Amino acid sequence: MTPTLTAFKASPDRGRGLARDMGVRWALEEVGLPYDVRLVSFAEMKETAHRARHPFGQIPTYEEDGLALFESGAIVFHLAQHHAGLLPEDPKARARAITWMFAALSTVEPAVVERSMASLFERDQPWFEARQSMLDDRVRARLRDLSNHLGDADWLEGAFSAGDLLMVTVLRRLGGSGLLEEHPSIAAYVARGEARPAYRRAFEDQLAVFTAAAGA
Ligand code: GTB
Repeated sequence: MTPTLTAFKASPDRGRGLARDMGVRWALEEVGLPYDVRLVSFAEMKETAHRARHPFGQIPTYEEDGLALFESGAIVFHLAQHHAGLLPEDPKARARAITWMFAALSTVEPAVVERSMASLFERDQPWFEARQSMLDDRVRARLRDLSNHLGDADWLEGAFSAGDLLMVTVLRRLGGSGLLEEHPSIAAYVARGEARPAYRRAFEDQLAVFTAAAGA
């Protein structure tokens, strides 16, 4: 059975690949697994049928052979566990790569998301500038430490892994902020991820959804 992913019928990111289906698409492309996409509107995400797959009424969800998953990180982990290409075979290297998956989602992402939410929704507030500066500094602290770990390596722990996939996916949300460019090694790391053929295929596929909807 071909797995099915859900994604926005009309993504607010206008095809920039910032919605959470992007990381799952990228993982599916990395492991070479064909998949179908079911596009859902904001209203459909809140309906009972979708909530049966996703208790919080969001995208993405993933279905295969009687299994329904939500949470993009959990879906990427599931794919990495069951298909070659996203986690090393050696148990210790595998544990380190999994650690980086958690680091991406629970240590780096909160600072990145809080900053982008403030940029999107708090610009009109009188305290916006002061808060944004504090949120920028929180992101800077994460980027500095990440850059120190990365050094001049291509990937976080040896070969490319699901840890890099999730980290690059998180860092892409900083595009346009100027923060990535403060650390050329991090900017190059993100560019390296985006240059992977699997990433390019995933990006083009999600962009095609936006282009088709815009032309409709
Ligand atoms: N932790 C969950 C995961 O990783 O799967 C988070 C899932 C999530 O936030 N889904 C969002 C959603 O369904 C879409 S991706 N939102 C609808 C709702 O909650 O009603 C978040 C997102 C949306 C838009 C942009 N953008 O426009 O740039 C970026 C990211």
